[in-house]
Amino acid sequence: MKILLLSPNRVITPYPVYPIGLDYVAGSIPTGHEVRVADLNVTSLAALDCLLADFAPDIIGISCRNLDNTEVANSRSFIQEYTDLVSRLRSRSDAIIVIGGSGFSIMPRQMLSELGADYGMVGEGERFGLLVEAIAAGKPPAETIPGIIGQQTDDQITTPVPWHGEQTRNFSKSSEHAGFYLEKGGMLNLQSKRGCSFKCIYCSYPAIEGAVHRLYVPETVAETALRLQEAGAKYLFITDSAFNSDIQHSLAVARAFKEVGVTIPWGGFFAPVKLPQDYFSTLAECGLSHVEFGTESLSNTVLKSYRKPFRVSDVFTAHAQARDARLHVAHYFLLGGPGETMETLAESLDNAEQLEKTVFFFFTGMRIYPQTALYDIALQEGLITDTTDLLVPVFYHNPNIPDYQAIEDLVKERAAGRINWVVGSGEEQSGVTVTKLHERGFVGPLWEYLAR
Ligand code: B12
Ligand code: SF4
Repeated sequence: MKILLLSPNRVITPYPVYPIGLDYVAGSIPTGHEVRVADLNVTSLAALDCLLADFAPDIIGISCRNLDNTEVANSRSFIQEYTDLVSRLRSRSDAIIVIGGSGFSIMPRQMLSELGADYGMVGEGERFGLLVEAIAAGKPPAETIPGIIGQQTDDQITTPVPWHGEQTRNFSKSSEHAGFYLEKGGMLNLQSKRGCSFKCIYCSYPAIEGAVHRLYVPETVAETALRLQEAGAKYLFITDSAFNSDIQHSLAVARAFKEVGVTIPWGGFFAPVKLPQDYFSTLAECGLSHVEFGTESLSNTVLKSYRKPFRVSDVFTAHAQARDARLHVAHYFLLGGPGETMETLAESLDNAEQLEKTVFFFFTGMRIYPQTALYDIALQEGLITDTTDLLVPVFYHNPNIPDYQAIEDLVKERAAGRINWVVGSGEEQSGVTVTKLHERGFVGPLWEYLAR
């Protein structure tokens, strides 16, 4: 069969991201089938039309990574872009259309009916190979393969079915889209495990990847990292929900990097939990350069209410450990969720003043996702009903705070023009700036230039 895999993600804030999910989807397709990948960061819509005519795919797989930009002010939804894309494909091709990806897996049933695709694959895409074989054999995939939903099935799959089979990352440096990321900034990405076992009230990650860790063999992760380095990567972002949610495993992965000869810098998301004293210095010796802490608040009342697995003192300790190891450090905040008041906001900002040589990204709205504790809170508080459409972003409204503008105003007032206090992801202009710097040879996420 002829299979076209599509990445429609053209978001450039904070920078364009390599569509790593499709490497695994492509890797699951058995030999004997013909596979092409089109990344709309590289392939224009006109070029896509030509590809559809020349290649004439039997199956088209679309990776729906982002639903929206999750920003309450300046909110941007991508659903219409996906719907337009599916209409375009339908008018030019008879291919069976399958959707998947992290955004899709958060609200699979709604996405499938909104986009009008034939099938959706909830969670990991490694079952795509089975789907291809089923279609080739004329069998109905949604009835025979777990985790797949179709327009005709009335099942209610809401949680990902974990994949325990083989996994292959199909990365090729000579592919057109890999060349794009290698040339513009040289940032590629890498995964060392799936799942997050923490239970923060607002988080969709356990619903996407599952709540149970599935750890990759550290040496295999390091071999992949080396392969990406040899392909020309200049920086690696580890895409794990929280790289240090299994401390021993993260140390083993880092040591394996050093062992096999990975020399390029790398970074990822970290939870500022209690860590061994030499944790960050060990990782720094193995090439870690950037630490992005999911701090969310610097008020214990709020951290407790968000069910974060750490407290303010842990954040200070983790920050100091990372700084002592000469790492670049950023903190992400999620202000205004349940438990927040104007007093806790002031407390968080007071505490933020005490953290030196860092960048703060303040997000001021908590998006409500199904299957989270926040969803239940919002239901109880009457903010939503069980029929509210959450594909269009809905944000938690905190009864203790006038509105989000009040939070933003407070943050901006306290920031007093400091460039390391960034509200949101920095908006479109920051993506344009980073893209220009990447074109000029700068490497990595580049937020370290804002650190003060
Ligand atoms: C790492 C990460 C980032 C990093 C990426 C760094 C990098 N260089 O890669 C950074 C910090 C830059 C980032 C930024 C953003 N992110 Co982000 N990010 C993630 C995270 C944690 C992991 C994504 C990832 O790469 N996973 C690893 C790969 C292997 O998994 P995957 O892509 O999901 O693919 C698997 C399956 O989904 C499936 N699959 C994928 N495609 C397809 C296609 C088909 C046909 C099939 C069948 C299956 C399939 O198979 C794959 C293998 O199993 C997710 C949360 C999560 N845990 O998923 C959020 C997440 C994707 N991000 C999200 C968002 C919103 C954003 C931003 C818009 C935020 C912002 N305002 O800046 C930007 C957008 C950036 C961009 N250019 O697109 C949201 C998307 C949901 C939503 N509400 O829209 C998520 C889900 C987090 C959340 N809030 O819930 N992000
Ligand atoms: S630690 Fe991070 S990824 Fe894990 S549940 Fe909490 S917010 Fe989500």
